Amino acid sequence: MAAPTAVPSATHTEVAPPTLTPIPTHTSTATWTPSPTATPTHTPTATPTATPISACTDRIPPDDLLTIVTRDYGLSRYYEPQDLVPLSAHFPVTITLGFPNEVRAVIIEPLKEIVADMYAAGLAPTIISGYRSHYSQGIAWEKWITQYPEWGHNLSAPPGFSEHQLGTTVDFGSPENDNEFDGYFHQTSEGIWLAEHAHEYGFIMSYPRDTFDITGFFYEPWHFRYVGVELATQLKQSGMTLTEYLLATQPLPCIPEVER
Ligand code: DAL
Ligand code: ZN
Repeated sequence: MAAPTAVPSATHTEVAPPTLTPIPTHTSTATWTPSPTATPTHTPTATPTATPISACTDRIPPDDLLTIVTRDYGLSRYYEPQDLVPLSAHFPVTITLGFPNEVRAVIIEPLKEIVADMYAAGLAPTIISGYRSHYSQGIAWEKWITQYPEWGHNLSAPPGFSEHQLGTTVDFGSPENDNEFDGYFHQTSEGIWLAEHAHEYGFIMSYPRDTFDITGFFYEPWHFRYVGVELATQLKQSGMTLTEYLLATQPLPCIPEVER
């Protein structure tokens, strides 16, 4: 497998270059991602997980599009966005596949636009994951860690450290790879279109190819976070990752001292 390489330095002048240092330093070299099953659930009841509560893990930010969530900076188990809405209220089952996913209301319109334009282009995208509570993320993470003890922590974020807890992140699916999260998504018609156009709707791929050394996660061509058209376009054009941008521009929370 090819060794991951760092993302090219940003050259776009409107995006500040990252000057802050807490960047993951993981050493695994794998870039292939196996196929998990979708784990779209919203279980608001918090229960103990791998992340103990501390001053840092109690972080409850305002509902904001630019909240830092990385492998190092997490959210409280009690953080839940206030404007969650069910996808099923806005999309047909051909899009939701019947999963009970939710997202923040603020991304419904851009999500409708991107899906409509993809259909108009002859594509058939689905949305296979949206908001995941801290508890639900814990279930997904445990499954990955159990199935892939060596790589699981680079495929799934531990509870509290997933952008899915923000409610502004979705995983798109494609019928061409049976709506699975896998390394082939980038080769599907939907994956190719999204990689090229998602920023025009305000969505940015959080974990692009060859950015493992920056994000700590393997390539996830299906995982997009809404940050608004202006920033998504700046990031797309510059090649800077959202992780770098947020660490360089947003107030840094403290880093919880937990083993992940
Ligand atoms: N798969 C991504 C990193 C998550 O679990 O949020
Ligand atoms: Zn995702």
